[in-house]
Amino acid sequence: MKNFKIKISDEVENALRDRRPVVALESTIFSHLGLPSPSNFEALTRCTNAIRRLNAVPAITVVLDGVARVGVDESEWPKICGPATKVGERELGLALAQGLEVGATTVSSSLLLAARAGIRVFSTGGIGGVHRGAEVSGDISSDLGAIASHNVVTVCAGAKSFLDLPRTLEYLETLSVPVIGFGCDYFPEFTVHQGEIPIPARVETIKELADVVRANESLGRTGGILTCVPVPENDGLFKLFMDDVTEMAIKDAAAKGVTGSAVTPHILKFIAFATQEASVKANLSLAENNANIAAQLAVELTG
Ligand code: PSU
Ligand code: MN
Repeated sequence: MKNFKIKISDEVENALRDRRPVVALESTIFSHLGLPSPSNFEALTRCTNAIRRLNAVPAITVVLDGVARVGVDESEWPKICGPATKVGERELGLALAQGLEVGATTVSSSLLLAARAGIRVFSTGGIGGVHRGAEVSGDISSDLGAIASHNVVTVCAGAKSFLDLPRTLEYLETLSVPVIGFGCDYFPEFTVHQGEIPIPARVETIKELADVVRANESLGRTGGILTCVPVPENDGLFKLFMDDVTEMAIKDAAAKGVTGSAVTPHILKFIAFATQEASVKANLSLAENNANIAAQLAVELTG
């Protein structure tokens, strides 16, 4: 009989036991599904450094050789940065049962693993959401349900801009997820700094954000909180330009008959190519920035 226990690294386990700050990270963004090589390796380095700089511990989630992992050794990074199978929350059990070699965890599966390990803060790039045309395709990312159901704070740069952002926000409201702008009162649009869709709440400081987390806990709420941080202004891309590229990317995916979980990687790749990797540079910057904010929050919550 197989042993399906989640494997938490010694470093992460010790930090959690000693109540030191830990930040969970997904692995899809660092795999070839999220970013082209060698930018994915750079992203991993910059995100983990941003967390360590604040004396917090990064906990990368991934499936390796059929084992769900929380926290990996640097010697295992090449496996994460190589070819991988995308594993959302519903695929996680299958990946373990079938001994998947490299399973890149998305936001949804990472949140499950973080919650089980007792990690309170998770950092990513842009979350999945309601796709444009979802009224026909029905494509709504399982990220949203996972954010609602797991007791972890997600730090992100909003939802990927090729999604239907107003419907994504509506859906988060339906799921009763608090959506907080960190220093912004609009829903950030991933690689674009300035958004145009208002979000209901705004905080200015990490202390204020931590108060929101603690207040929700005091109410016995056990779902997640979504913290939205705009991409650093200097690295953001122009909205009109990105709107055009995004439209082309969506059309390309539709013309090629790309559906389901392949849509997001396909569109990310198209946009990277069409922007000559300017989108990649912005993606790296926002991922690092989110990791920094997440680490600050983790520090505050353990203080
Ligand atoms: N944002 C990125 N790169 C990514 C993703 C999001 O900048 O690779 C991934 C995340 O892992 C997210 C997933 O959870 O895409 C959502 O996929 P889908 O829309 O198929 O649920
Ligand atoms: Mn989908």
